[in-house]
Amino acid sequence: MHRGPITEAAIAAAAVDPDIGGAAASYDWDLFVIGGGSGGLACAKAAAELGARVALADFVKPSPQGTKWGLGGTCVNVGCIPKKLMHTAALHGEAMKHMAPSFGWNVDPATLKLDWETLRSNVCDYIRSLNFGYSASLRSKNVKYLNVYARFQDPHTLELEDKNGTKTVVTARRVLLATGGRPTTLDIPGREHVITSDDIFFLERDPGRTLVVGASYVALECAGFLTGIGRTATVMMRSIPLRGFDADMANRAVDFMEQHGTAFVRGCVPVAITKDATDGTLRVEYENVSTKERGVLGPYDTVLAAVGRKPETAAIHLDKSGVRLHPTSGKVPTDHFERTNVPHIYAIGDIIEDGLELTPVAIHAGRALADRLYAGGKTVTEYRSVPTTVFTPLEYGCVGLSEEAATEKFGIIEVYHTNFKPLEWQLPHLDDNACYMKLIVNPMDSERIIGFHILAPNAGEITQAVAVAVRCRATKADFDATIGIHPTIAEDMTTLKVTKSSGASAEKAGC
Ligand code: FAD
Ligand code: NA7
Repeated sequence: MHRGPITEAAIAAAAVDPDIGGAAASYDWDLFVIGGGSGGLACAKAAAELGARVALADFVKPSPQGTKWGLGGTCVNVGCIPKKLMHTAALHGEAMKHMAPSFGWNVDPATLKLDWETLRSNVCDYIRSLNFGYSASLRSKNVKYLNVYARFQDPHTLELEDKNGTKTVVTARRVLLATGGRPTTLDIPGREHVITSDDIFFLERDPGRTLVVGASYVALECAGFLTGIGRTATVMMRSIPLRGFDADMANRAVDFMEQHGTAFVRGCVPVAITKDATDGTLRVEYENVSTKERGVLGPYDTVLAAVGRKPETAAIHLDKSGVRLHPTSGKVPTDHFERTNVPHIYAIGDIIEDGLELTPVAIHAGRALADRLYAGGKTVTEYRSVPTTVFTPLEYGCVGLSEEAATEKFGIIEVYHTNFKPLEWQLPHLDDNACYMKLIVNPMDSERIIGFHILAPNAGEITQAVAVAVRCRATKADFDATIGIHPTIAEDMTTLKVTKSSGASAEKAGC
């Protein structure tokens, strides 16, 4: 879909979608939102607050393993929230084991054991409280919540099917597609033994010894927290880690994981999984992608596939709506204003082509869309310079371009960088120089910051603030002129001196 320049006129025109039903047509709803995840909820609530008559359908098809959950979508139920809580459980364990004794705590690291059932049930209770909170907030904002699966009958008509198979039909002036995505799994013999991120957080049995297949952020985050809670985790990656992120940072994040107990099997893919008939453990036959040599790994208690996600666009009869899909990704092409090719049908969140699969992006897009449609708002969601963080054991936060993308875009770049060790790691003598940050600047434009990357504890908290500076088009001189907060990790960004081009070491010798 063409994404031309964003002008005032274009923004205003985008809010006046022609009503193909004709001016006299009357509809059950002004806006019907399909999908009650991050984006759909945000848009529905904002539109209703602005006076629109809004209904929202959310229906979770159980995973192939039978896991299901409530209102709120991926982030709340099987994404950001449980993942960050389990990451936190791992960080607590690591701190108790490796740090607490040096700070005088009488902890015996050898006896520490995480009780999976306590963690899982507390996380699930919290998720259920969020599910309840979402349905209460829809009610209070006057959004009609329907626990039904929605499909198109025609561009303004939807068939709604509940869990008993009962069908009803509604009409809507506008429709918002916010159906998100679901994990793909392995297409190999024994795939029925494989779980995905849709299952791991709700798993009633202890995951135990786990093979994680895939090397993107979902894979590394899951392997990281499993290692941190004392389970044995092995990552099988067929090529590079964290494709799309800065390669140097990705490798550093993986090195840290490897040094802290996560095993990596590189250049391999699983080809078959067998389950032992007596003890139920899993063995994984794998193949080296270049040599084609085969081997067997195991036994495992769990095989977790984190090999990508696919958009939930195949079963909603989009052909009857006229909305076109991207031929290979199956995602929905949209313009700057979240419009599909059908003027009154919009799409946001994980299903859009060339979007970003992140909760705050879906929320921003949903709110901005409601504001443009029902209040003459002018805000347009920008899908660039969006900060993000990978919650690996040592967190990796970034905003702006990777070194590879910056070099491709600008040709010549400069990188200011430093290794460092947080003060908190000094007493327990934890890894020297494992933490790292870099500012990528454009030397031809006053050393404007075009990328920031950090591998450190609490990287997400730091990166969020840097994102404001990047958005304000800060330069290296602005960072130099900013006085640091001592003693923090983040203060190093105000004193960066070593450039990559100098070839000097970025490692630090002392405090
Ligand atoms: P979703 O939240 O997926 O919601 C879509 C909803 O629509 C679902 O409830 C679905 O069941 C429902 N639905 C689908 N079809 C229909 C239909 N026909 N009728 C009715 N209902 C339907 N993002 C971050 O920003 N930070 C993170 O740390 C982070 N961690 C993640 C970790 C994992 C393991 C995963 C998988 C994702 C993570 N994400 C993270 C991504 C984030 O969860 C998504 O970007 C976000 O949830 C997308 O929101 P959405 O509104 O597009 O769709
Ligand atoms: P991604 O980002 O699509 O990454 C998939 C990973 O799985 C990646 O490392 C792939 O390797 C690997 N992969 C894909 N297929 C296979 C097979 N068949 N065998 C082995 N390895 C495979 O998926 P995620 O699930 O981590 O995250 C998707 C989005 O969900 C993400 O953007 C978040 O917003 C939430 P490759 O690099 O292609 O060699």
